[in-house]
Amino acid sequence: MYLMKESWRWYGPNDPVSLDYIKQTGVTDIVHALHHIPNGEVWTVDEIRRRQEMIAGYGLVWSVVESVPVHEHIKTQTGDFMKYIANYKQSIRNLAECGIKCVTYNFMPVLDWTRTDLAYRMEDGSRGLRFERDAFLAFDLHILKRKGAESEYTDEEKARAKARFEKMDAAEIELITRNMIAGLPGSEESFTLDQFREALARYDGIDAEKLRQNLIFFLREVCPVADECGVEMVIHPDDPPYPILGLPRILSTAEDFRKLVEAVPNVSNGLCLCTGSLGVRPDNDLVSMMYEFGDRVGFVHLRSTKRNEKGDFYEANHLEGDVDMYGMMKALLEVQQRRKVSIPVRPDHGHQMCDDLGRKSNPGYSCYGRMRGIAELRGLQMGIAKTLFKD
Ligand code: DNO
Repeated sequence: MYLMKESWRWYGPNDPVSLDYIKQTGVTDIVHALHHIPNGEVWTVDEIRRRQEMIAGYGLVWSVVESVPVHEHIKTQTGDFMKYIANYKQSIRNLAECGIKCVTYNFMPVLDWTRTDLAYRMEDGSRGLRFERDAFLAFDLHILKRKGAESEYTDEEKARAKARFEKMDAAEIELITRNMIAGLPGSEESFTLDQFREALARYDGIDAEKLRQNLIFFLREVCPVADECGVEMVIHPDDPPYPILGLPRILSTAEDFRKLVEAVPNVSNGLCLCTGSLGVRPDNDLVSMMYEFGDRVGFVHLRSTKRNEKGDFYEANHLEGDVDMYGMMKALLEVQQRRKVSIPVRPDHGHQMCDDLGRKSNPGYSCYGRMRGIAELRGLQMGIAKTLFKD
């Protein structure tokens, strides 16, 4: 029986959730990146091996990279982008030499994932991450005062943004600004408001089709190298999965991934199926995506969100919210039996709960919250596996 390869994201020696704690969660594999290497530089074999040995010292295996970041110059095809592509290829070769064969990346302009609130209080007293549409609009129109933003929203949205902004005090303005642009865990960039405006301006004239072409160009360069070394390049979807702040988005739906595969059919062109990101859109059918793209799903993030009609969403417990986790797990098990592989899966974000509440942890990457997540997913998997799959 091929079961999920249980993995856990570890941010490195400064991560408050240490490797000896991770070992106790029962997972076997580590998802990790060399965050100390500046974006765009080559990851050397020496640096990779050093980390690999540290992880192996706890009886764990570093099997997935999340992420080798894609330099902004590659996304915009400006400056030294060919040099950064060459460096990327070298990092892939070096990772393969060390036996690490799954590389996650994203192609979101400027920002990686985005939330307005990192400590939203749940009914049970735990805290989680939330995207509040009105607060986001207030940030865009009244704090960032983005050029052109006024013309992108309806009068009703503008009125909501104004009302929400008027309710904010200085502390809340500072907090939302920090949440939006100071960089969430794993994001390789962080900005002040002025730097952020400059970064946005680099996308003037780059619409979704242009950005998609730049991604296709990047993959046509990198995938032949990945194919040769047996590395899977798995793209992480946009989070949230629609355009924000006037920036184009190109990996928000099944159709987006289909277009990518059509343009770059190489076997290494894969998907990190993140149910938390894609699940924010009611029109994304995650279970059919798992079946349709099963052969190319190299890594899975399991997490659920709960949305409302206003466009807000919060991160729910793994088995609650809008994601059909039963359907996902069943599809994942079927895909794995068909392919005869165990796919790395990690419990994505978890709530801050119990002892997490008094401790510092990376937003979304608490210890107990994620442990609850993996424990629930493991139980769900066992129930489905034992009743539906006999051998
Ligand atoms: C958020 C993460 C993302 C993800 C990148 C992949 O928690 O899932 O930051 O790592 O988008 O490149």
